[in-house]
Amino acid sequence: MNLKDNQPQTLLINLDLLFDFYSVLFSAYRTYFAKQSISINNLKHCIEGKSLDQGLTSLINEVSQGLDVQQTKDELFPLLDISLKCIKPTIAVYTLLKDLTKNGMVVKTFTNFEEYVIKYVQESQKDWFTYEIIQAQNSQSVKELVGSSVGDEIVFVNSSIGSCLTAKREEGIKSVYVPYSKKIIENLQQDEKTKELIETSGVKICETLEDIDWNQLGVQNTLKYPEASYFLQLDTKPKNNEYPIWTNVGKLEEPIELTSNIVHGFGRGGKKLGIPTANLDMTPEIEAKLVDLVSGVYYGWAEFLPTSTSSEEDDKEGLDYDRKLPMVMSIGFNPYFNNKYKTAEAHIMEKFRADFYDHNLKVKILGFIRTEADFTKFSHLIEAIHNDVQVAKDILSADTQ
Ligand code: ADP
Ligand code: RBF
Ligand code: MG
Repeated sequence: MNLKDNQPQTLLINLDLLFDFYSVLFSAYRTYFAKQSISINNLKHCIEGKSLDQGLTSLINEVSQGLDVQQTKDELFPLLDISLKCIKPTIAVYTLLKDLTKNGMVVKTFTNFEEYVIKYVQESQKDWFTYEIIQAQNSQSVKELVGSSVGDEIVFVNSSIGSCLTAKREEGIKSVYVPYSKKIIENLQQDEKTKELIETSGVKICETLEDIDWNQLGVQNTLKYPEASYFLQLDTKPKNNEYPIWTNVGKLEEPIELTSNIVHGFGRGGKKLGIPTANLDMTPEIEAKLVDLVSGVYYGWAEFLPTSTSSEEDDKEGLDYDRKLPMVMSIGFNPYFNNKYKTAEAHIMEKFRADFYDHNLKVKILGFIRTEADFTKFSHLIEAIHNDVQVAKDILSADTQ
């Protein structure tokens, strides 16, 4: 494949933008600290932009000076292990990187995470992630990172505005700033001084990777990503879905069984996302059974149990009581919506004619798909859920228990 004249040859991109590390780590930390009755709900900023050790130290200093970093890390390890083993690429990344490579670009990534964190990524993504990962030091220039043999034809994509401004100013490199969380975008919009700096520097700002205008950067033919409305047409599979590479899931050592009345939630699942979820009643008993689970997405079976008020009408509505139904569950804080309390909600992969609030649902949780994420875009949340559903369907269709 020939490069267009003046087409940049190297894409240097921060690994944080390809794998949402901070959501992954934060889910594990939140679970660990909640067990000790410490809420870290508003402390994600302590870990953002830092390596695992630096972030954890800063978080520990914030919550309690008395805790020992190494001891906390050792105790945290099982939660970190499952979270990192099940790490998934951020939405649209797989297609984007494939497309850029096809068009003749060399993709290189960099990170300031520790070696062992990188090993998790390389191991769990080995089927598709063949891009170089460069271990970065804080003050390194872009040209140092990619190697001196590379000329000026670099597109530098980072989640740090400071580095983007430096690369643009000192090295004249085409820089694109993509914040890794929507909260950073909100803050940036309020900061007049940074806004002005960006406007005069020529650094591009994009909400997500697929919003980058590649043609303007001299890169041809990159895919356009569909709008949220596209994903809301139920029964259509997302065009760019990445679920075939979402194979790294974790089976629980012991299944967890819960029975609960179905209660009302925020009313968002069906109406806003096109994915209704039966919300469990978070009684202390259920909360206790879920306390060791990292906030995230799980798969398993659901079954309706009759209540004292169940009637033949229920059968007519399709709620037979002796059938195992495949389900995916979200257990956690829905970071995209910033919930204050933990919820547990099951989406059953079946169509029902009517709602079943107040009915008894038994769920058997078998395994873990991914940690919950704080997406920059609504359409990414929906596509991720579609991917979860497909992954769960595949696994459960092979589960004969
Ligand atoms: P809420 O926020 O009140 O949970 P949702 O929009 O998530 O509202 O809708 C959930 C309700 O939709 C469930 O309680 C259930 O009665 C109904 N429902 C219909 N189909 C399904 C399904 N396939 N999976 C889960 N719930 C479903
Ligand atoms: N909410 C999030 O904020 N982040 C997630 O990563 C996330 N993943 C989900 C995965 C599945 C399979 C389901 C059913 C829900 C998920 N949710 C997630 C929760 C979703 O936001 C919630 O169901 C609706 O807001 C309705 O309460
Ligand atoms: Mg719901």
